Parts: sequence; C-alpha cells; structure tokens
Amino acid sequence: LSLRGELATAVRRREFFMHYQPIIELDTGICVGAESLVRWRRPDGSLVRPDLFIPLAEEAGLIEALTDQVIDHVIADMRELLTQDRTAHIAINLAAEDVSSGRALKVLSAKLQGTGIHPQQIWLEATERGFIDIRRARTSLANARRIGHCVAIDDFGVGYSSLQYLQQLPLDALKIDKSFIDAIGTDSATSPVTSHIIDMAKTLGLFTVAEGVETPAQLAYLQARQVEFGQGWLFSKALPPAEFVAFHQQRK
Ligand code: G
Ligand code: G
Ligand code: MN
Ligand code: NA
Repeated sequence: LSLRGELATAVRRREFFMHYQPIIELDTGICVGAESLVRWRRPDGSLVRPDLFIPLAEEAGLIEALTDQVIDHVIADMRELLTQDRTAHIAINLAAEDVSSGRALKVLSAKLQGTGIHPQQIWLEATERGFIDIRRARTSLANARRIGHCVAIDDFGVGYSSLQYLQQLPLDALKIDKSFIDAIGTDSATSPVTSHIIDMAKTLGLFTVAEGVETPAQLAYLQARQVEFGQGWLFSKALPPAEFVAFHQQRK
C-alpha cells in the first residue's frame, strides 16, 4: 500500500496526535504558549514526519479532515491549561486550502463553543507553502481576526508569493522561517535578508516569532532586534501534552 493510501486509512482511524513546542517571549524568557505540531503513528508503531505526510494529505484532499482532528486534539489536550491561564495561547497550523476555503475556521469556532477557551487563546498559522487564494483568504482571515484570533503568516520567505501575501492578507504576526535564523551570524547571502525581514515586519506593524532558535548567539541577535517571540531547541523541542503543561508551569 502506498503511503498515500495508508494516509486515507489513518485519517479514518484517527492515528494522529499532537506535540507542543513552547513559544518564548524573548525579553523575559516566559513561556507564552506553544505551536501544536501533528504526529502520525502508524499501526506498526512507526512515526511519520509531518513534512512527509502533510503535503500528501494536501494532494489527496485529506487535509481538511486532518485539520479537524488537529482542532479536536488541541482542545482536548489544552483546555485545562488555557482556561486556567488566560494569557496562554496555542497556535494551530493551517494548510493553504484551510485558509482559502475558510472551512477550518468555521469548524474551529463551532468546536470552541462551550469549551471556555477564548478565541484570543488560539493563534492561527497560515502557511505560505501552497497556493492561497488571496481573495477568499482575506475574507476568512478577516473573520477570524474579528472574533479574536491572532493570525500569523508561517514559513515566511520560503513560500509561494511572500510579498503579495504579506501586503494583501489581514495579519498580526510573521513567523521567521528557520532557514533565516540559521543564517544569523554566518556570512551567507541569506544573513542580511533576516535583518530585512525583521524591518519589513516592523514597518507593517506585525509582531515577529523566530523559528528554530538553536544558539545563544541567535537569541542575542533576535533580542537586540526586538523580535518578540521565539521557539526552537535552545528553549525546548516539541513536547507531548503533559510535558508541555509542566514546562509552561515552570516558565510562565
Ligand atoms: O514538527 P515538524 O518539524 O516535524 O513539522 C514539520 C512541518 O509540518 C512543519 O513545517 C509544519 O508546518 C507542518 N505541520 C506540523 N503540524 C501541522 C499541523 O497540525 N497542520 C499542518 N497543516 N501542518 C503541520
Ligand atoms: O510548521 P513549522 O514549519 O513551523 O514547524 C516547525 C518545525 O521545525 C518542526 O518540524 C520542528 O520539529 C522543527 N524545529 C523546531 N525547532 C527546531 C530547532 O531549533 N532546530 C531544528 N533543526 N528544527 C526545529
Ligand atoms: Mn508553523
Ligand atoms: Na515554519
């Protein structure tokens, strides 16, 4: 059976679960929340990485069903933490089709009803990998922001149409892709681009989240440039739900 065929079965059998990578406020070191990251455990126990199966799910028309399951998991895993700490947030990744269609956002609103979780506590990461229909996405993201969600453009700079998305989508935040964080302090051609991305975000009034922060030197650079938030192995890898809750308790 192809991985793609297996994936359809996996969606039906709900073989997914979530890990949570802490997001840190860089000037205080406080843990303000986490990015939820989906994992697939096959029946034989092996794990498949999302960078392999998310693109497959997108191609196979399975991504919306998968996103629904992600939303269910985030609510089940994080309801207690989010209703006890109103300053905490969890970010959910949305595929291009989720953003364009707006369906995932309607599902999210419906599922949040009665949970006690405030929309302000769920951040949305709209990836720019894959084609986003800007006209449709504008409407759905504007609605999401109106009810209180915070919207970030994810994988910025590595995607399809960065500058167009940045100018035309209603956004609160920009996530600086790991490739630009890796370049900090190197003499690669990418290194000055990182600085320009930060400047551009500030010009547009967006706050910034740095992905893949691994070294104290990268952290020092980002703090000096007043990047507000960061995530990466310097702080923590992605954690199972209970481990993230413990991490957050200690660092909030
Ligand atoms: O955690 P990891 O580095 O393995 O994630 C790999 C990629 O898969 C990330 O770039 C991320 O954008 C994507 N991804 C992880 N979790 C989700 C999810 O819940 N939904 C979607 N659409 N993409 C995800
Ligand atoms: O969806 P997104 O591309 O934002 O997912 C982030 C991915 O980057 C995850 O797959 C996660 O496991 C990975 N990641 C997170 N922090 C680090 C890091 O500090 N170093 C490296 N090499 N990978 C990281
Ligand atoms: Mn992301
Ligand atoms: Na990313």
